[in-house]
Amino acid sequence: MAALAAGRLVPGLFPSWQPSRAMPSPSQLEWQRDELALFLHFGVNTFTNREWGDGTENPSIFNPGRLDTAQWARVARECGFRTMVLTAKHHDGFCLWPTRTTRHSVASSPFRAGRGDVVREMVDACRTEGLKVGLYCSPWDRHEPSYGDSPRYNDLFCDQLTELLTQYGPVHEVWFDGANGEGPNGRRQEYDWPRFWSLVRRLQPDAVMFSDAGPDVRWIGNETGVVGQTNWSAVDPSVVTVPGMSGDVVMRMLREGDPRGTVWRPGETDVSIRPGWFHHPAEDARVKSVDNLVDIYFTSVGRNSKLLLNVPPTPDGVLHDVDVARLRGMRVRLDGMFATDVTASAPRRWQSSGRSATLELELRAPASIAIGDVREDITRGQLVSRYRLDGSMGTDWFPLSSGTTVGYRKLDRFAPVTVRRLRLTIEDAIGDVSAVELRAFSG
Ligand code: FUL
Repeated sequence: MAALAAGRLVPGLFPSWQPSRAMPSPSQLEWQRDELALFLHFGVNTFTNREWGDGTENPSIFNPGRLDTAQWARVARECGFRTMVLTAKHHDGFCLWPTRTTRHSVASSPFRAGRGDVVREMVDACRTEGLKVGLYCSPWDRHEPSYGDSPRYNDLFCDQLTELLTQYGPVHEVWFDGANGEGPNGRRQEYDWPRFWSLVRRLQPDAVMFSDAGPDVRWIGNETGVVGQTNWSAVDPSVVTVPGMSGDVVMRMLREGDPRGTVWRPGETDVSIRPGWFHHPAEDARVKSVDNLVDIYFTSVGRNSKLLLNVPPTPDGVLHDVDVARLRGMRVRLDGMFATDVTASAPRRWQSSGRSATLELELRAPASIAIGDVREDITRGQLVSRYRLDGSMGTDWFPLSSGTTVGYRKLDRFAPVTVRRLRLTIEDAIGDVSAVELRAFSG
């Protein structure tokens, strides 16, 4: 009774009770630390100038005359991307590899006289440039006659995954979107997600799987490149159980995660450099500007997410000059902004008391700063729920920025200001904080 009264046996009632915390796996850590991945939407839509093919496309239209996956990979690496994720199959069902499961593939196209394999060329290019491989294989298939005949189609889909995950060496990310249309029989296909996920886990145990429901990384809930201010990497897995669910509670879990979540499932931000996911000549003049791309870096990577930026190859099979120029511009700008960490050799004083803490830095000399870079040691989970950053030239402190969650990395931009000292205050957290890092850049 005494223990009950003191609250020790009533989990959740008293804030000092702490459930076992969600933590990242080594693959999830690596995925997040890579920060940037390049998304490549390429297929029959590239030749029909559509966003969603209906599955009736004739494979004869697929014929990229100058396919140059080496160029994709070179640009990706030079611009700081660590992974390339290719649409091996989009909703139209056309397979970019010579699959045994259907004739609706590159093998029926004029590309390399029917002996081509875009997945192979992309994987080879990744290996040459030291990039990791990601594959998107759409479960929704508007060509496949067995789609809608659930057990039969699930078998075929597992065969496609098996080919992709056994013939091309290590795969770092497997990307599942949640689209789920009707089959030719008018029936909705019932995807066997547990079977798909366990197959991927068995064939590529180190790969992370992306979908609304993870299991390893989750969709962040929008495709604008802007993550909310609050972004927990943990989720309550009972809220989003399969891809394609809707509703406010689901969307909120995707967007914000859950500080009390039992499963580590960090959010990935997928966004296109153009209005569409596939290349359309009419959009060559609507490629996002360098400013837009830099902003997106701050609102995705800088809000505890990973950026998966789509840059669609043209019908020739190359990245368009305009897109390449924007990517290079983004890299140059970011390199400049983060060139000098003014806190590099500054002595630090850390004081903590339970869920709050302060970190004070004394710079060697006054320096102008415009970016705060706060990081938690996420190998131990994510704890911070409210923080503020102040600067000082002498004794008086003035506010620079404040926020809610931190996680892997929280980047704040503010008008340039000269400081001699910096103070990060962890005002609240969901557990005892012990390791938070602070850097500052002139921007
Ligand atoms: C969605 C698809 O319907 C879009 O075409 C695109 O591939 C996007 C990344 O995922 O589910």
